Amino acid sequence: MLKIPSVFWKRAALACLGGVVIGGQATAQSMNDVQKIAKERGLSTADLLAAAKTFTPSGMKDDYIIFSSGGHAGQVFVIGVPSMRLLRSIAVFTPEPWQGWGYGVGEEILAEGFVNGKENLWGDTHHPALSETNGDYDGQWLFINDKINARVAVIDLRDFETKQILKNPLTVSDHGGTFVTPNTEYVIEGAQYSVPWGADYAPISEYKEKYKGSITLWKFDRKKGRIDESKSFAIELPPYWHDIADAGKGISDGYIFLNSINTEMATGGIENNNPPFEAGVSRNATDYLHIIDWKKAEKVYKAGKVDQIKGFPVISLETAIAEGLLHVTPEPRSPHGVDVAPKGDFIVVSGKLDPHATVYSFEKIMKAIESKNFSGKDEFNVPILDFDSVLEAQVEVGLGPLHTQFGPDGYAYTSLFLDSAVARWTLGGSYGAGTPEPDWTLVHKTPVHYNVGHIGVAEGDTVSPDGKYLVSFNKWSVDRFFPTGPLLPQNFQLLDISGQGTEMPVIYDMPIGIGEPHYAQMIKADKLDPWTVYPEIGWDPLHQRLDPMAPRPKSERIERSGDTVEVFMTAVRSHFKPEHVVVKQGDRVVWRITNVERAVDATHGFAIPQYNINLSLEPGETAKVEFIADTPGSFPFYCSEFCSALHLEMIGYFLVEPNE
Ligand code: K7E
Ligand code: CUA
Repeated sequence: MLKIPSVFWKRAALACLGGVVIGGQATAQSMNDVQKIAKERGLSTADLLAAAKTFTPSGMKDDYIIFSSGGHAGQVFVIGVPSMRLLRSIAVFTPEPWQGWGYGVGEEILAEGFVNGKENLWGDTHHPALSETNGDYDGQWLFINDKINARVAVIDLRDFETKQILKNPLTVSDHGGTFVTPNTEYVIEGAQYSVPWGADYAPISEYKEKYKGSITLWKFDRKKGRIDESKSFAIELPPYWHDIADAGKGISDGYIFLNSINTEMATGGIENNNPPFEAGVSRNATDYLHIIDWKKAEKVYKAGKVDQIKGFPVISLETAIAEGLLHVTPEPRSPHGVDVAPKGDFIVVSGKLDPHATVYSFEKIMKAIESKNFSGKDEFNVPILDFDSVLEAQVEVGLGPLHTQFGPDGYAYTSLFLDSAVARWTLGGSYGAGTPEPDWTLVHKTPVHYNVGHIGVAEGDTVSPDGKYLVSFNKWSVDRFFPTGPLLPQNFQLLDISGQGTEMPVIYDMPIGIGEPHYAQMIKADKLDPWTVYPEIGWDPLHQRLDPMAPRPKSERIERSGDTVEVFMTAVRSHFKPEHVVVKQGDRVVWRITNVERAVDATHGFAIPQYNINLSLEPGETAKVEFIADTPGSFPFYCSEFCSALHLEMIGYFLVEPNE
């Protein structure tokens, strides 16, 4: 036996007392330690302050939760703030083995997103949207778009799992979504690059006649937790390219604001000495902000004044104009973000090639529509509201403004891609009283690293922003981290915006090396109420109900009927029951497993070699995998989550007798 000198124990006990019991002395000691380490590591007082604001000791929870698009990962990332710890990913458009997504579960949902039956197993997620009640996040649902294939997904925030994927039948790419109306009546999805309906073929020379713009309003059924396709409709728009959208709120509830680029309708063709798209689409000094009265559109749709296109109801451009539900107004060239202020009174547009944030007044827009104050019509007869009559202010914020978010105190924040900075500026009107600075003024710019795309303020796009934190979702990280080969991570930088005026320091850098996120929303953690175990043993997460067919303890069995073998299996620490499953080559196997655990975090995996199967079974969950036992052999299946001390013993044999 190893002998430890008693002096060691005495010292250890003293150290313990020093740290815990003798408070005053411990503080003095530890502050010295802090200073010593700070000196060794070259940390400034500002660094130590940032550490104190963000360091989250084990067991302490984050105040806010970010739902970030995963970009090419086709997923959603869930991140805690202020710790900036990645909590998990949510598999959406892309198979993801840890969650079993596409490896035994989720196949039918992934298949909903196939385009004309053709597999599409990745997504380019851009804009998550939390469900809202009265314009505030309610923490119940999350929606996300896939830009590459114009799809929308529904995630249930009780279990953070994807429940539905919808393919837009009219268009091929989307960007102006997802955004929700203030009571999540609709999930908005604006098409991006115009294509003929359904992306059918038409020569590019027939662009103006055959190519279409559109915006789709997906009706959300809260009770069912699904988008109801049969109550959804679209509105045809001119064949511009449409960018980001936002829903009105407060006084502008009932309206959608949608940016456009390429109002030139350039068709590119650099190889034929035509101006490249890049130049062709930026010729005009202004593009058009689209103003859509969705409540009116809903009435028009319900009155049946629609065309059925690709089996989907569409309000034609002609009808939209005749019914007065579509207007446009000029906006600075190549706009990107459009963001509605908390009270719904101002609409902020940023033109990538214009150093201003351009602010429109909703009241003035309404007046211009009522008094038909038009400066003309576009090529498709859409009335153009006179720019000067709807403009409230233009604030010079810096180069490459993209997206704007809001604080609780009358501050607005705009990302500056070219400047690599986040601008803080003051809103005017009724917000003016909240801040010490004059209305409509740039207050401060904090440099970020580098090339910021979106920014996210805590609840910063709702009717009641929390402020406190801002995350700058930077596209380039360049020299911030250890270089991971030529492909570098993105950089999420946390800014403390709780101070006023010029005080808004960067306090944390979080690398993201699993896809390029775009937008993210930050919700107060206590608004979320996720399950930690499924409500009952035998729970079917897809339908969020008890599955009557779920295997339960004492009902484990294997049944054969003809060529079909049905397995009813349970999983509990640390065994599967049954452990032997013997079938014949060519049998159809229907394998049901229930995780009968009730302990939090007691997740079991279930993996079969050579069959491309892996499940994640959370406590209470039941799952069903179906496959043909086409490969004969002896296959040890096992639990692929390290669930217990005897986890490696949590196995069984799947034996497939060869055909002779
Ligand atoms: Cu600016 Cu797709 Cu919202 Cu990227 S988008 S940054
Ligand atoms: Cu169950 Cu490992």
